[in-house]
Amino acid sequence: MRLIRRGREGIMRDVSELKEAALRAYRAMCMARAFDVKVSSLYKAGKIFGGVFLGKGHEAISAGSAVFLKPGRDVYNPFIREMAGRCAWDESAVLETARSYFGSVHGFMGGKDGNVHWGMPAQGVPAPVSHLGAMLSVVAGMMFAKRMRGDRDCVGVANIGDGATSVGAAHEAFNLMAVEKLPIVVIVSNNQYAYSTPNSQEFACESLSDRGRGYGMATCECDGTDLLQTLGVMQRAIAAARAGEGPQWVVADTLRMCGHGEHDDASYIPDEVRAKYAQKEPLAVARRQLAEQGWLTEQEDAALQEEMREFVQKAFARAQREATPDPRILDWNAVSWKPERA
Ligand SMILES: Cc1ncc(C[n+]2csc(CCOP(=O)(O)OP(=O)(O)O)c2C)c(N)n1
Ligand SMILES: [Mg+2]
Repeated sequence: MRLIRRGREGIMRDVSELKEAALRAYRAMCMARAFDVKVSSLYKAGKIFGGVFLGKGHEAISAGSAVFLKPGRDVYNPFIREMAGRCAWDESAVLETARSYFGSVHGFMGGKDGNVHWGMPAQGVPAPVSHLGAMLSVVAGMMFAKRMRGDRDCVGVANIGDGATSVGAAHEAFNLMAVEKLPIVVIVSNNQYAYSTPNSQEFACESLSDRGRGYGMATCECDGTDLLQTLGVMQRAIAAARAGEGPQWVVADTLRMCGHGEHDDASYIPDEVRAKYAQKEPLAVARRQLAEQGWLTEQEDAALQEEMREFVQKAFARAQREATPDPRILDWNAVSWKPERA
């Protein structure tokens, strides 16, 4: 097979493969951004209770890995900023996340979660818990189960933030993944902050790649605001893990272009840092790259944005109409409980 990209940007077998992945990723990025805009305005209008967590700035990283996964075969573990990856995995993520925010009885969590901690474990997406680092050993367990069942050619993607790489539970899981050579790609989204704590106060090693190397994992880095570069790196890491080369550690650089949650104005991010990343806003970069390749015209992009706005609008309108659970008859068993699907 002809190889058009090598080295830092990974390997794409042919132009059509890269084009297909890039267009799918961009669609998911736009869907996630439309979702974020809508959910933020609903929060500010007082319609949503509890926290609202956005993925602004994370879209290329998130969609850039999920487009290479196979729902039904692979495992995708979202962190709180993975709306774009969830959309790339399955576009029903828009309705399901809207249902979660509005506590719909028809959602996967049946109204028992309030925001982004929902999953569909039977399809390969575990429901993430808040406790940072805890999901890594869950992903390791899911990949162990696949190995013991004799499932071949599968991979698990574990998303984690820069801050969460310091948690004790995360270190135990990283070690286990490496010792057992599990087919997992750990994606560290380095958005420069863990809540208000900057990188400089989070770790003393030169780069977060040093941590992956320390466990004996293959490591690589990418500019997570650059869609084409990110796709190349993710594709190569996922292919290596799938091929049995053991866990891969990818550090993707970006900035969280919003607060930790919508309750946080992120006033602790210096203006010069904001200005630097404003030049590299991931959707704008991706749009420019797709236009340069001749893969997306301005008209097609405008139509896509309109389609995404309507798609998100309809999902929220539906979720807002749906019933919330009746606590008197609710089955609180988290494992055997099945949602009332509509
Ligand atoms: C074990 C644990 N400690 C603290 C928290 C509170 N907390 C939730 S998110 C967060 C920051 C996470 O930062 P990072 O991993 O960099 O992810 P980001 O929010 O930047 O995407 C903290 C401290 C938690 N959920 N779990
Ligand atoms: Mg962070």
